[in-house]
Amino acid sequence: MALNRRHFVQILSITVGASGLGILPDLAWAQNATGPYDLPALPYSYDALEPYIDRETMQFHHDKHHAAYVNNLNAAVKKYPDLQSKSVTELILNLDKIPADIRTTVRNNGGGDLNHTMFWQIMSPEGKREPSGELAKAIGAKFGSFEEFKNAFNQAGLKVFGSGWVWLVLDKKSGNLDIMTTANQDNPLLSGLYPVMGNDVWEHAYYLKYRNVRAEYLKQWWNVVDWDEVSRRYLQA
Ligand code: MN3
Repeated sequence: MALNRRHFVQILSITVGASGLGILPDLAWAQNATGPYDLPALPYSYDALEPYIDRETMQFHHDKHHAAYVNNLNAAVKKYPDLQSKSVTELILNLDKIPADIRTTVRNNGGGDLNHTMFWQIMSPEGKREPSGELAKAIGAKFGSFEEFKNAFNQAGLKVFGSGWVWLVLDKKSGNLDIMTTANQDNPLLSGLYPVMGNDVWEHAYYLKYRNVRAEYLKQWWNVVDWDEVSRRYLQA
């Protein structure tokens, strides 16, 4: 049985409370763990996001696609033991220091692991379906309104040619929010921007249910975005 999301957060809270290290966000994202890297469990059941994202898509997406990124990353760093003491985030942020023979593999599969770990966490079967507080204010100031933000995000997602992601990113230096897209499994961290949230527009994310109609997937996806979690990421950044 997949770990219930509230349980997951509760367990982490207890752990952090006990250790007093204040590392809940890192643990929750499992991105600061060193190698060998693990496939994080889905924080809800495969059918929890029905009818917007179907069980079969979730099963394949998590158990096959995300698992493959993790396996490929572990295989790549196997012959470089010192790399295994780095978190996936550290690997991605230091691609220039990765040996050339595995650099592209680490970029694609480390990115795939980071991106999907975030993706599962920012969705939930229940939860707030629109931003509030500081994030709502920032989105309103940048895009005009939540509706306008969603439209711009969907338009950007629709324009990704081939496989990639559409993101809400934060420039930590200026505090500016923006929408950006990346190809393949590239993460906005590669451009020095913090990924507040993002949607996977690879065909594997929607093809079983939405076939070729990416626009409909983009539209329906908002029904499963958990803005409590997105806000947590924004405030943490
Ligand atoms: Mn994917």
